[in-house]
Amino acid sequence: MPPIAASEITPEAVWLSRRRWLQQAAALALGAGGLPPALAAADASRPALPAAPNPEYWLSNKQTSEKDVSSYNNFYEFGTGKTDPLEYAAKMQTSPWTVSVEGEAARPRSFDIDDLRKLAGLEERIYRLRCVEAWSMVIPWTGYSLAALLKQVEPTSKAKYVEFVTVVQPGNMPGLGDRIIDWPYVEGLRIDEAMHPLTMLVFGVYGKTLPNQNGAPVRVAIPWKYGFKSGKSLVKIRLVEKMPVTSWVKIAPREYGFYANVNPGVPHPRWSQATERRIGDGFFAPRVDTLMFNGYADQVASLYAGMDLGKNY
Ligand SMILES: Nc1nc2c(c(=O)[nH]1)N[C@H]1C(S)=C(S)[C@@H](COP(=O)(O)O)O[C@H]1N2
Ligand SMILES: [Mo]
Repeated sequence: MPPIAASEITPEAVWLSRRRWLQQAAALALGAGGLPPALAAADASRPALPAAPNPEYWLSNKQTSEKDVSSYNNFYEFGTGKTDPLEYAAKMQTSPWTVSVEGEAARPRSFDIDDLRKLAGLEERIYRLRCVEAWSMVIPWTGYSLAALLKQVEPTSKAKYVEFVTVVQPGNMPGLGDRIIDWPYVEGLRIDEAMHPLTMLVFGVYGKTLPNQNGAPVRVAIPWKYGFKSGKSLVKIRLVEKMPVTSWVKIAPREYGFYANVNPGVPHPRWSQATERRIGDGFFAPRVDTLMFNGYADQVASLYAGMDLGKNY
């Protein structure tokens, strides 16, 4: 049999994304039918965000449904319940929006969200998301590597860490009344983690701009770390010399560390991290084994060579 010309093979990534586009078109033709009203309303106002599928970052796992991705959320600014973000996040104002990139940089500046979105080519990537609460999802994000933005401001040699500061909108965020977190929600990465190509600046999900509850208009996604590292609705990115005091470390340093790498061998003090529940599989479905670095060990293990990951949790 003659070999098939490479040009005739549709990479799985391209094929899947085309198929989803067709499904979306079909769903649009049918109307928003079964969606809860809040979801349907948010959906109608969210423009499509065309992006090239990146086969390098593509998983064949079954994707979590768009409905689950946008209705089962952690976004404490809107409350601690999983459906609070869906219920309350619509009030958050996402336009106009600027992100200031400052600190240890030769060319600090702020970016209007429309310019930021166009700074690099948008890609669609499917990532695992593993929450520290031992549930997980498989999500198609749209964005590009955060490194593309950081390079624009030229980090100085003193830039050892990156701090992410998220938005605070009193009046629009009913969760701010809970003083669990000393707002704003702050997260951070070591500079080499932030520059790693897997670390993604995210503007969209499921081929459309982000719903507010997923961190509109821009958030990060760091797939080898527990979900709390991925700050949503970013307003400031600071390059700093010292390790930032991040929100969860401040609340409970014995339970949550700065690194927060997904690690089935290092339990949370109050529960195991060895397995996870895939959202959408049903409560009684068998749990899935959690993978070291959430399945991204080949790409990121070298960042932690020689480090004691039990101590640096
Ligand atoms: N600003 C902000 N970002 C946040 C959070 C939050 O409460 N506030 N929760 C984190 C947690 S615990 C998780 S698991 C992820 C969830 O992202 P998703 O709801 O888009 O799936 O967002 C993270 N980013
Ligand atoms: Mo989480």
